[in-house]
Amino acid sequence: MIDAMQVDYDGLIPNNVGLAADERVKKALETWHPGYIDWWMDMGPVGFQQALVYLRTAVGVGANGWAKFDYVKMPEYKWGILLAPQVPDRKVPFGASKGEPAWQEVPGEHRAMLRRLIVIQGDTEPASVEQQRHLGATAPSLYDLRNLFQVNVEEGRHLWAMVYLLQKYFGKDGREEAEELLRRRSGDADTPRMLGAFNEKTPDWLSFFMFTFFTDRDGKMQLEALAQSGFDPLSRTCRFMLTEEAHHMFVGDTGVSRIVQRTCQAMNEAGIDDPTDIERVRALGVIDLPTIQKKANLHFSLTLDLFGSEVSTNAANAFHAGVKGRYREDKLDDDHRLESDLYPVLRPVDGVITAVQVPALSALNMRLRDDYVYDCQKGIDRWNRVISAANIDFKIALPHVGFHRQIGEFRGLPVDVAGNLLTQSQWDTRRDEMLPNGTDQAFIEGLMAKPQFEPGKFAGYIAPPRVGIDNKPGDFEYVKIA
Ligand code: BYC
Ligand code: FE
Ligand code: FE
Repeated sequence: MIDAMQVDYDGLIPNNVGLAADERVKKALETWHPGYIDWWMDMGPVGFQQALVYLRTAVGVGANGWAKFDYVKMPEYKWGILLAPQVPDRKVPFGASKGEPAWQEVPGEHRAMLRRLIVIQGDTEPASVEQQRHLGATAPSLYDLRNLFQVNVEEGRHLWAMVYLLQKYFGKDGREEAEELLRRRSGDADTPRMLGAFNEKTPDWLSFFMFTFFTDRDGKMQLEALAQSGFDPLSRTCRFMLTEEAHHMFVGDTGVSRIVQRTCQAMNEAGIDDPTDIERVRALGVIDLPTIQKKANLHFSLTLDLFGSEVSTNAANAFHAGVKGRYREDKLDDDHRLESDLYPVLRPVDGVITAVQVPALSALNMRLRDDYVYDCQKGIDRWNRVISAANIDFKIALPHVGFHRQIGEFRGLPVDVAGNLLTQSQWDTRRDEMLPNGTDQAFIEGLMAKPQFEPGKFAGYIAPPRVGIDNKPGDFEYVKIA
């Protein structure tokens, strides 16, 4: 019997779920494995499959399982299935079945709903790897290159985690869904990924950092909500994924912060104190703060669409069923059923954006999104501290939640970053001051055209990190390029 905390690295598929003793699922996953490797070789990081990358691999799910760093070629990375330890006597924490023992098998009446949520979650993981596959060629340093690849291999592992659930608990249709997850492609006209933001491009490193700050943070929120699930295996997979998600958000948070820091430093050195003097700032070889703001506007608004409609019967049903909870449900102090509660939802009423009270059960997407916005703001505040420490008069701000939306109450409406409802022609005129335009994107891509692969060196638009990964010194060779 394998200790649930210990990772079994002997077989083809590293795991802590006792796969060696589960012949059916072991075989299903071993059959899926070659397709995964083919996908990784076709759609994973371009140009670095033979490079030796200093990666962290989990060897155990406890606190001590985290310290294992080593050089590995990405195609040989140990992707595997890791579940957080089972909580003894865990109960369904919310919804109509609140207080019943958590389900170790899929309840028949919730099967379709669970499968859909697992497939959507699974679909985002390989999508992000596909979106980021060309970034290696323009990396600002070996440190950043390594962080990109750490994120990529872990998103690959998150796909493994969802595929394990499909193969173990959903029989034949789970197997078919697992195949489909390898077939869809980000941005493909015929077989796109399922959610909008995962079909967008991640064309440059500022977008990559914004994506890991904003979109991986949606990952955190959705995983926190699924970690509350009454379906215990889903809860355990998500709890372990969340430990990895923290690093992805760290990469985005510090990445943007280092770009902001470098811009401020260059402005101070050149004696420029007007942050809107874009031409002079760009001439220094750094990204002006207004353009950083526009990238934030873009990635924030794309990510808000991932929360679905503010008012959603899908979300109400999932909560009522005990399948998907709220952010940190177990820390909330109410009846965890929400049958008679209300919650305010923002919507345009006669041209005015108004808070309307709706049944709380139907507003769960809105609530999760509110929790998300609060979490984002804390990160933005950290960026603003870097700017104010440099005595520059500029504040990065989150745009209004109605800005640039494709899903929900504000879908397709011309709302500006401050939340004013514009006419279509006002929007057309002002679009380029709120979102990156062709000139902005050309500037960024020109600035980032050449990679910096010398150990210890950084591209001119980004400050070095304060500490290395695994406490390595500044000139450590995080990636040995083949
Ligand atoms: N795009 O009731 P509604 C991550 C559809 S990120 C396209 O409003 P619901 C990661 C919806 O499917 C986290 N379609 O929404 C980050 C439905 O269609 P059907 C990923 C959309 O269901 C970085 C209809 O509109 N995890 O992990 O309450 C790197 C009405 O739906 C969209 C999850 O999202 C959209 N944006 O909520 C790597 C968790 N929004 O079924 C990874 C699982 C809605 O009527 N997903 N629709 O044909 C969910 O919880 C929910 O399904 C959603 C939507 C939040 C996606
Ligand atoms: Fe993920
Ligand atoms: Fe992530």
